[in-house]
Amino acid sequence: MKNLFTLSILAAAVTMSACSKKPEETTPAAGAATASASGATIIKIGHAAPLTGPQAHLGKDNENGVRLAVDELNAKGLTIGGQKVQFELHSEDDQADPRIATTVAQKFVDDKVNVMIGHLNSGTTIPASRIYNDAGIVEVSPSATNPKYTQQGYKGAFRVMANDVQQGKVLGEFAVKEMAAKNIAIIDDRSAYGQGLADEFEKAAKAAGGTIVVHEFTNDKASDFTAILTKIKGKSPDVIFYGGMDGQGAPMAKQMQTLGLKAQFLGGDGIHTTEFMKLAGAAAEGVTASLPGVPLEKMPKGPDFKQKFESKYGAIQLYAPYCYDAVMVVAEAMQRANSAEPAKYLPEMVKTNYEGVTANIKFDDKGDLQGGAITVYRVVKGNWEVLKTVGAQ
Ligand code: ABU
Repeated sequence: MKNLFTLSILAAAVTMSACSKKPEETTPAAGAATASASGATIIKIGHAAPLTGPQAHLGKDNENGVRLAVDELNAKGLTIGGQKVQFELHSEDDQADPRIATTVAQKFVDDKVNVMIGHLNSGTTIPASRIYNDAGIVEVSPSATNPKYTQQGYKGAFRVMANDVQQGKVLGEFAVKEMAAKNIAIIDDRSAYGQGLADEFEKAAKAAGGTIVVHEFTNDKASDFTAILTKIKGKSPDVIFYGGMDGQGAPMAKQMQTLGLKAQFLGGDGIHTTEFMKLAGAAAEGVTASLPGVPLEKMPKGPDFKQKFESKYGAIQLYAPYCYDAVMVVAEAMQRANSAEPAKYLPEMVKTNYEGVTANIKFDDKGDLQGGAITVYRVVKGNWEVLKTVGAQ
C-alpha cells in the first residue's frame, strides 16, 4: 500500500504537468491551491469526528483543538511559497461510524484538503486511512490509538500519541503490580479501540502474573450493564478493566456501586474525560485510567495551552491538545517545504522535531510518535490525579 501513496503522488504530478498544457481538461490535485477573497492562498485542514451522538463532546473537543491552532496560525499571517496563506477548517461529522467515515473521507478527497486531522476513533480512522492514502493526502491522528492504523504501510499516516500496545502494557502491569490484582475481569465494547486495548491489557496482565477470570463484551451504544456485572460479581474479581469510552464506562461504574461490586474499576483513555466525571458522579471516585502522554502541566507549553483553550471552549475533554499539536506539526512541515501540497511537504513531516504542547514530536518509520509516554491517573475528590508516568522522554 506504500506504493499506492507513491502512485497517487505521481498521478498528482502527471495531472499538474498536464495542467500546464491543457488546463481546461484537468482538476486540481490533492491540496492544490485556491485563493480567498483577500487573495491569500487557502490551506484546507480537514477534520472528522463524531460531532453528534454519545461521543459528540469528544468530537467537539477535537474540533476545537484544531480550531484554536488554525486561528493562531492565521493570526501570524504566514507566507508559504511566497504567498500569504489562510488556514481553513473543514470539519465533518462521522458519527463514530466506519461506513459514514469512508463517505466523509471521499468528500475530503473531492474537496482536495491539504491535510486530514482525524478521525477521532480507531474504528473510523483505519478504514478512512486507505482512502486518504490512495488520494495522496497526509493524515495525522490525534486520538486513534489502535496500532493497526500505522501498521498498514501508508507513508502519509502519522499519529501524535502513544498507541494501545504501549497503553495496554502499562495498564496490565499496573493492575497486577500496583493495584495488587490477582483476579481480573475484562469488558470491552467490541470497537477497534475497545477490543484492541482490552486484548493488549489482557496479554500484559497475564504476563505480569494476573488471572483473567472472565472477558465479557458489550457495545458502544449500550447503557445497561446489569447482566454482565451480575455475572462478573459471581467471580469476585479484584479489578474490572473496561476497554471503551466514557458514555459506557460512567454508567458501568455507577451500576457497579448499585450492585455492590467491590472491585476497583480501571480503564484506558476513553474514560479519562471530564464527561466521565460528570456522568459517573460519586461513582467516579477511585476510578483509575490512563492517558497517552505526559500530564499537560508538566509540559513547558501545557499550562498556557490549557488556559487559552479553556477560556474559549471550556474544560478540555480528552484530545484537544493533541489536535492542536497535529495541526502545528503539519503547518511547520509546510513552512519548511515551502508548500502546502502533501506530496511536497510529506518529506518534511517525516523529519519532524517539534516541541509541542503534548510532547517533543518526532515520528518513527511507521509514522508513530517516538518515545510516547503513558500516564496513569486516579479520580481523587473529583479530579484526575497523576499516579505515575511511564516512558517519558
Ligand atoms: N483512543 C481512544 C479513543 C479513540 C479511539 O482510539 O478509538
